[in-house]
Amino acid sequence: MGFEAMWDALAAVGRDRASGGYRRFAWSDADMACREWFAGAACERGMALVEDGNGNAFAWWGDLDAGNAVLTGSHLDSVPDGGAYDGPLGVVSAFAAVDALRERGVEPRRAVGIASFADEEGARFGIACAGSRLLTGSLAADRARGLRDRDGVTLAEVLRGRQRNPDRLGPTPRLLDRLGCFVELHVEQGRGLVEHGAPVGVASAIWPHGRWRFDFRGEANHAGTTPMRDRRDPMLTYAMTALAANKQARLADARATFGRLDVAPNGTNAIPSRVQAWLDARAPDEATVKALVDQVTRQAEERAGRDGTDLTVTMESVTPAVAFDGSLRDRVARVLGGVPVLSTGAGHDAGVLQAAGIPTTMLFVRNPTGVSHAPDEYAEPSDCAAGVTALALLLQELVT
Ligand code: HGY
Ligand code: MN
Ligand code: MN
Repeated sequence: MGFEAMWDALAAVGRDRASGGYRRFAWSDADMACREWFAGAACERGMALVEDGNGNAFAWWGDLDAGNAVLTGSHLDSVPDGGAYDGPLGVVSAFAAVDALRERGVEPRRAVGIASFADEEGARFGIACAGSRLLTGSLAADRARGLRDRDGVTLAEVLRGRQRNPDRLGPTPRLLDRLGCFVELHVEQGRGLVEHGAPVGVASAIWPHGRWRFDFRGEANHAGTTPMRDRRDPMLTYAMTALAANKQARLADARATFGRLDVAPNGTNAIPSRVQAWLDARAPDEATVKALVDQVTRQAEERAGRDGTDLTVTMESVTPAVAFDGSLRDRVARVLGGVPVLSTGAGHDAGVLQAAGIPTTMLFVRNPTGVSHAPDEYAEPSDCAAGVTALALLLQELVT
């Protein structure tokens, strides 16, 4: 199967007809169908399929035990109503690049692996890059086992339901010790390459970022009979917090987003008893992220005091800044003849692997609108083909 056929085979999996976006949440039926697709693509090429204890799937060409292996790939899960490209472009391009190497008769001196990392978006259990974090040990297995989805079901229970053993969650030293480098190709989630007029770029760094849960608690009561002065309304405290986050992020040249809310009891004619809201905060440096979250928390607490509500802020995950391997980036520049170098505010498994000491690089493919984490995410077929060509050239350089 060539690139288009692979792309078409994945296109319908987990796509919501109404929104046109993808809902490929970890271990959902759609995610299982993506796993089947991955296994089929590996099998079709005679690549050895291996799943680690964390649900990360790998397709291998060559003997991993030879060491210094070159890993590429990305992820197949999505955010709620995500686009088609974030993740799948890297996996499909990886298979297409392996095909290109084989057509050229390349005989790799070290194993080439294609990864599909589990739960990169953290859309179901809240922790982004859960699969690669578990693999590298930056997410503890005990904590992961107890993570709950929106229905209160733990990851351990979900894994058992999919015939996986939660006791196997955790680092996989046999794999990590044999990895020489990782290359993730990804659709760009911004317009940097549009501005450069280039189809392909290389990443320099990932901004530090994190997720914080704000729990606002107040008093449930009647919307019609409770005078405004008698209310303890957590929605008000939340609303002011969202405005404060927006203002502070603008002032600091950072990013702050409340994109997920859980309101109880969620009735039109009742003052809520509880509002849970998740803050996603990012900035070019860690001090700015910290100052931003501290400032938003302070303003939220101050407002809670005035509203008669309570607030607890819980850090759910924080990812420090990552600078990708410089010598690998120089090799990319040599092989591709110089491409734009971009930093990004988006998180990736590539960042987790680089932070774990595995030399890592990322190739970005132009996104004409820059839209991502939304159904309109897009890349032109000719740019996708340029991405495959670039990845194949780079892999060839790395394995021969
Ligand atoms: O949220 C992120 O930055 C990434 O796309 N997982
Ligand atoms: Mn994403
Ligand atoms: Mn992604």
